[in-house]
This record gives sequence, structure tokens and C-alpha cells, in this order.
Amino acid sequence: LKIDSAELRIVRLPLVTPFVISTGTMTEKVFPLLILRANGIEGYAEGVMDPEPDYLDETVTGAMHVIRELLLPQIIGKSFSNPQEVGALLSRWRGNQMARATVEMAFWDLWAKSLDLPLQTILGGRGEAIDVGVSLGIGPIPQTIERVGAHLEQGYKRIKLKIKPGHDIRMIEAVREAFPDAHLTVDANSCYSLADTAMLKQLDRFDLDYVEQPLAWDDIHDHAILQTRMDTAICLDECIRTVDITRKALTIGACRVINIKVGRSGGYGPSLAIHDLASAFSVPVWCGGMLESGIGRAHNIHLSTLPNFTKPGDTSSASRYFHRDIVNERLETVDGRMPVPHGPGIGVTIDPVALKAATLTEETFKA
Ligand code: OSB
Ligand code: MG
Repeated sequence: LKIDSAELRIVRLPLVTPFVISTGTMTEKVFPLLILRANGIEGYAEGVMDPEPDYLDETVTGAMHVIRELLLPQIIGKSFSNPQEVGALLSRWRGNQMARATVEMAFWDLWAKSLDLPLQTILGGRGEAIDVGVSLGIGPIPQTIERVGAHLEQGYKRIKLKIKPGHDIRMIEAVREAFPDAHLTVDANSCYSLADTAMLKQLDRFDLDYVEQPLAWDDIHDHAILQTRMDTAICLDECIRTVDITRKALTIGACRVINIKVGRSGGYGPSLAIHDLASAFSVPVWCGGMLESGIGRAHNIHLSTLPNFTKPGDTSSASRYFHRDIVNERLETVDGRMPVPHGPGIGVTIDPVALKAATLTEETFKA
């Protein structure tokens, strides 16, 4: 399959409700959108890096540079016989897993479409729909309880509560009291350290499915120590950037659950390997999210159909995030299940009018 051309945009979508996590507040989603073209077919992907390096160290501006100057020149005008070849070519550079994932994922979509198969099929997944939960940002306790109730009523399979110092034990206690049987998890986005061990041990009282990324974004060592000191399972998110780090994390017991984000781990090649490795350690995985548009959301849904995705993911209804998405298809859950979009590749198509309205910059690349 020979890549003829590419289109790279920066897209901005206002969020329906501000999303507050321990590192700050998001009111809009700004992301690179990449379109790869070959033989009249288009492959789509979006980058999951933020404008500022507050979740991980990549940024939109940095990724645009890497994609434009380094990654696209490696693949445009060239032929590939499988997506693994693309991944291998891009792995000569260090780090920048989100930028590399953007290009690799767009090629997987293109590749699946060239074979006229759904992306899930060539990834090795199956099924018509996936179980999903919801990730709720930080807010006043009464409002949080109300939102938990509303989402449980919609059928979401688990509720993830964002926490930070001053908004943790009391909030979780109140939610647990109001919903004694709900599947609850918490996500700290790296805001604690081992000095907070006493507070973190208190989480054991609330029968949580897991606590997500309590400690530093790049520290599997301290997570391994914390896991020996608390009963609640630790789930790593930010730390899971490469297959190699994941192997080390599993070997030292830094987590008992893994959040896979294909856009954060260099793409499907590494994500499939992480999925299999976790399975070999009997560690369940689930699919995280980065407030993606319909493009990234569709990618996440296809990935979530693989067999070791045994816990509900974060890929909830698109209407929770955006008034107007850039895809034509409505990605909405039914009773806590998200249907897999039909058709070849990721199964969603771009709405040109909505995309134009949301586009901040646009560049094209030809061989
Ligand atoms: O830690 O999983 C996270 C959103 C932005 C950055 C990091 C995270 C999140 C979420 C929301 O939890 C997931 C989603 O609803 O897409
Ligand atoms: Mg997380």
C-alpha cells in the first residue's frame, strides 16, 4: 500500500462541561488530526497529547513538529506491506509515543480499509459492543453524588472518580455511602507520593475496583512499594508508555490492572504487545480515554474488543463531551454498552462541515 499524501490539522472542539482533574481544568479539546491517503482511500487518527505537558510530557506543538518534520517524510510516497513496517520505521526516534501513535494508527485504519475489513477484525478482536464506564471530573460532593446517580441510571458499568488532595477520602466516603453496590474506581493522575501512604491505605475501606495512577507519571518503583502496602489494586495509566516499561512494571508488581491507551503507547503494535503481556501475567486491562473526538473514540472502541479487555473502559457517549463531533456517526452507549461502528477500518466518516468549523490550521503533504 503506497501512501500518496497526507493532511494534518489542528482541531478544536469546546467541551460540553469543563473537565477537572488533579492537574488542572480542560474547557476544550485541541488535537492534531491526521488523514493519510492511498489509492483513493483515507485513514484517520488523532493525537492524544494536550497543549501543555500536564498529563504526560508531549505537547500539541511539539507533536506537530515531530509529525510534520520527521514522521510524515518517512512514510509519504513509500509502500508498506503491513502496519508493523510503519511502526518499525517510526521507532528509530526516542519517546514521542503519542506523535508516533497518531501516524501508526492512521495507517492501521487505512490498511483495514484497503482489506475491506473492520479494524477490530485485523486487530484480533470480536463482538458487536463493549462494556463502558464513565470518568467524572472533580466537583462539589453533592453534585458528584448527583452525577454518579445519573450515570448509573444510564447503565454505565462503573464510575471513575477523579481525586486530588483535599478531594479524596471524604468525597469517596459520601459516594460509597450513597451507592453501596456500585463499581467504583478513583484516578489521582499522579498527585500523591509515598509520603501520602497513610491516606492511600484508607482507600481500602471503600471496596474500589482499583486506584488509578496515584504516584508520579514516570515512577513504577514507588508504585510497586505502594502496592505492597495497600490491598486495593493499583492500575497504571501514565506509566504505561512502552512495552518495556510495562514488562518491568508487571515483573516488580507495580500494578494489578492496566489502562491501555493506544494513542499514548506508540500505537497498535505496542498496545497489542502490552495487552498480551498483561494477559500472560493474569493482569486485566481496560481501554482509557483522552476526551477524544469520534475519530479517536472509534479507534478506542475497536481496540476494546480484544479478549483481555475484561474491565469496562472510559469510552462513553460522545454527546457527554461535544455538542457537535467531527464524525457523522453518533457514538452513544446503550445500557452501558458502546456499539462497535460498522464498516471497514474504524467505521466512522468525517463530517466535512463540522471539521471545517473546528479546524484551526491545515497543512497538506505530497510525495
Ligand atoms: O487519566 O484517564 C485519565 C482525560 C484526560 C486526561 C487523562 C485522563 C482522562 C480521563 C477521561 O479520565 C477519559 C475520557 O472520558 O475520555
Ligand atoms: Mg487516568
